[in-house]
Amino acid sequence: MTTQIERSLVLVKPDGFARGLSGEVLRRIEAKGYTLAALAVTTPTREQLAEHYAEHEGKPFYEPLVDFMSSGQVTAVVIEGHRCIEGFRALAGATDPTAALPGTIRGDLGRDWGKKVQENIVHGSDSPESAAREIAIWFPNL
Ligand code: D4T
Repeated sequence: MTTQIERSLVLVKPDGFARGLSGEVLRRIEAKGYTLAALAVTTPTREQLAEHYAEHEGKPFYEPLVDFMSSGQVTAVVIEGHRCIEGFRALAGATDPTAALPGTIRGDLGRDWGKKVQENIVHGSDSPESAAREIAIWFPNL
């Protein structure tokens, strides 16, 4: 018996999209062996982001985060594969791009720009529950 195939919601954030890094992020996901189940380019609404980042509401970086995430296009992706939630977070690296290890997406491609919110190229779901909740926000018809 095999375990159920897992899904995760990945976003290439407005900083990564504007720098033309969507392809590089997708390349790393596919090179790792995960598959793409859905893909869309979209400009997030503040309502969508309020739902997505509900756990952070009230924190000092919340408003700058919603401003940043609604500032431009993102590439939204559903990836698939056993343990892809944990696996993509390892590919992404630490939240702080300065501390993220070389070899990771944030460590190789991100840096601190001295802003009120960390612009760190990608988002990845952090649990199966978050993944199910987030996929329903970004891909309601999936
Ligand atoms: P996301 O959710 O974007 O994949 O990032 P992480 O899972 O790595 O980080 P998070 O949810 O804790 O934070 C969401 C988003 O807010 C920014 N942030 C976070 C920030 O600017 N300052 C902070 O202190 C924290 C914790 C970065 C990612």
